[in-house]
Amino acid sequence: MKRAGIMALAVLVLFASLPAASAGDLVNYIWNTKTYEHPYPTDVKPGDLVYGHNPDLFNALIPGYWVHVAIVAWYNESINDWMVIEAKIGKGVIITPLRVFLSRYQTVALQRVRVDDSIREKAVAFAYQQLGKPYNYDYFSKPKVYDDKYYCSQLVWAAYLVASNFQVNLDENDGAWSWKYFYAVAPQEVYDDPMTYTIYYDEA
Ligand SMILES: [Ca+2]
Ligand SMILES: [Ca+2]
Repeated sequence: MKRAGIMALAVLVLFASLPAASAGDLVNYIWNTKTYEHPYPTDVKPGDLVYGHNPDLFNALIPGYWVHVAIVAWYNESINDWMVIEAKIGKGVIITPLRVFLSRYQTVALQRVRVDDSIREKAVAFAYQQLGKPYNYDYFSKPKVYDDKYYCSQLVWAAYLVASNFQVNLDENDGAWSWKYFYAVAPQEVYDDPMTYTIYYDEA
């Protein structure tokens, strides 16, 4: 679909679903800024993946249930929180406390990748090396492993490819074309890949 078509669809979805909303509701529907409480996950390892979903327009436009994914990097004892590395819209590749990440989403999940700890650690190291790079808004082209910009699922996909010597491809369709995801690797495709399994799930 062309971008103009997506925007037209967005406006349609917006007006169809919110006939009498306040301006605040409208803004929040376009980009959810509420915060949510979730129980803190007890079983977390570096290299685990954390996902978020919100009932907003942005989520509705990204194909699949999950709109965002990040990689758990290390435990920060000074704030008693895990730190995650994420490629975030408007920010690029940044470090975020896990509690902050979880609070942004109505539904959250953690997954583990079916690999040795040594590969998980290499995946974290790859993500760490990308810190400061800008956000990649191109969801339509084939994603590059070694890129000068990343979107969220591209970052975790590239991290595990490099860490595993290109054995672990967390794209569920391994880069093939699909009408739903184009050539992208969407957060949902990482979630659905047989190399990942869910260890925590919470809906606020
Ligand atoms: Ca795959
Ligand atoms: Ca794909």
